[in-house]
Amino acid sequence: MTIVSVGLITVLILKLDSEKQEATPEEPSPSVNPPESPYLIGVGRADCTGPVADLPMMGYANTDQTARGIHTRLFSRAFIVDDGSKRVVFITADIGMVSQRLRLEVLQELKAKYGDLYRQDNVVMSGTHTHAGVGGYFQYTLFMITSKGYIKPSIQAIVSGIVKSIDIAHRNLRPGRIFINKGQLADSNLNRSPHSYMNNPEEERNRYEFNTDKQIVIMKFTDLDGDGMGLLSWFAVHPVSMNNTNRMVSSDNLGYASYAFEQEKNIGFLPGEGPFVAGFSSSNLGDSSPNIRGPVCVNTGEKCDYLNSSCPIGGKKACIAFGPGEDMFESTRIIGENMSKKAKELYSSAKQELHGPVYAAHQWVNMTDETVPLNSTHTGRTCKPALGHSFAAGTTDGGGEFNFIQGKESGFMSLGNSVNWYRKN
Ligand SMILES: *[C@@H]1O[C@H](CO)[C@@H](O)[C@H](O)[C@H]1NC(C)=O
Ligand SMILES: *[C@@H]1O[C@H](CO)[C@@H](O)[C@H](O)[C@H]1NC(C)=O
Ligand SMILES: *[C@@H]1O[C@H](CO)[C@@H](O)[C@H](O)[C@H]1NC(C)=O
Ligand SMILES: *[C@@H]1O[C@H](CO)[C@@H](O)[C@H](O)[C@H]1NC(C)=O
Ligand SMILES: CC(=O)N[C@H]1CO[C@H](CO)[C@@H](O)[C@@H]1O
Repeated sequence: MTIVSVGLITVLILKLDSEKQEATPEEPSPSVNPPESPYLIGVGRADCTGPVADLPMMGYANTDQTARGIHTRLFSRAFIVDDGSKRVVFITADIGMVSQRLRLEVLQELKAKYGDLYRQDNVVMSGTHTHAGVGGYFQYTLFMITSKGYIKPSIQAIVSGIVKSIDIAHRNLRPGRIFINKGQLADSNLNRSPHSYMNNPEEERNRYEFNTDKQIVIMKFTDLDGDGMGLLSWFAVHPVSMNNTNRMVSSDNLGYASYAFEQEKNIGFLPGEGPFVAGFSSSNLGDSSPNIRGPVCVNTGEKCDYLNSSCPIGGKKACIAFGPGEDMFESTRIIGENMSKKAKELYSSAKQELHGPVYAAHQWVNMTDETVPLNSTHTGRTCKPALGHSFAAGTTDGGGEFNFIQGKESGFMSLGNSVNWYRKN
């Protein structure tokens, strides 16, 4: 079997307006520094919460973790930027991730509504990676197993939420400006696999102060009067403040940050309503955990084993990382508020304006047929896809099933056996 993967890159080409930077006030007014050819900007938000009872949740691959209600509703947030000749749509939705199936269904609806305006190569879709949404919107076998199949009501809610958010953004397109800013956010993420990080070459590690990315980046969207329209923000943190015992649908810490930011901007509106749209999108969050009190053996209070994240009694299931709060709800709020507060500070001080064309690219890559440089003299070829042993180990944010543990490269139970186990159960 050949796996073909999609790479989709959007670049907002950035040209700094350095000599004018100083003159730009906090909320730019029309008389100051009017852009020669402003962007057309549209923002939109729509609910994408599907069924919230009985269905398997997406993220921890824990088949016992079925939904039993709502902690927060889920939203799709859309940002459209048009430079006069090219248009790009960016979606960040409060879901685990965007599957190829989901993407195709959204694109099909967009084609029916808008013809060739919103296409494969100019609509970028991203999931926040919340682990507290409902599953069932994948076509891949592995996800079919953990989600117990393809769940139509689940995918339908997400597709219509995404399309509706684009409809809203499309309808309110108007001339506007984009500013960018960045800063550092402390106490809000932690490397959940520091021993893996240590496998990076020393000269690379020496380039960084921390073993995880603390930088938060924001984009500020305003109209030509300087009135805020929206915010997009990127901070590397896994939305796993809600842990694998949670049974409530939740947008987790990134969704909480959106909620907090939007509530401050949309005064008098209920959550999820009002014109201002604040998207806190997923980013380089791979090994970045919000559970900043770190992993401990819950039964004995000892530190977990550094290499394999397991405990003398209870093994890896006893090694759990907890967030800053007393429970997962408080942890979700604290991490979300920290991001929202920092983003607000960067939003109000953003002076660096973006100019130039927007660009989006879409590429199909045959992952069984790629050439990879190994060093200056040798290259290698990719082979058929396979799952590594540690894939099933889970993390200290939620241990996996079976006897796979972190850091282990072999063991008595092969993946073949576990597939048989799934078949039997
Ligand atoms: C984890 O590693 C420690 C040594 O660092 C070892 O004593 C322990 O048996 C390992 N745990 C498992 C479950 O393999
Ligand atoms: C999940 O969080 C709750 C508190 O909200 C805690 O009681 C429980 O031990 C945590 N479980 C795991 C597996 O992290
Ligand atoms: C991908 O590459 C492999 C190896 O060259 C080839 O067998 C396969 O047909 C290719 N798949 C597609 C979809 O092009
Ligand atoms: C490059 O990689 C090949 C294959 O791993 C190895 O045999 C060779 O020694 C390497 N050369 C250098 C200069 O590191
Ligand atoms: C960097 C930052 O804002 N950290 C804060 C996160 O939230 C906790 C609890 O409110 C504060 O104590 C931290 O200072």
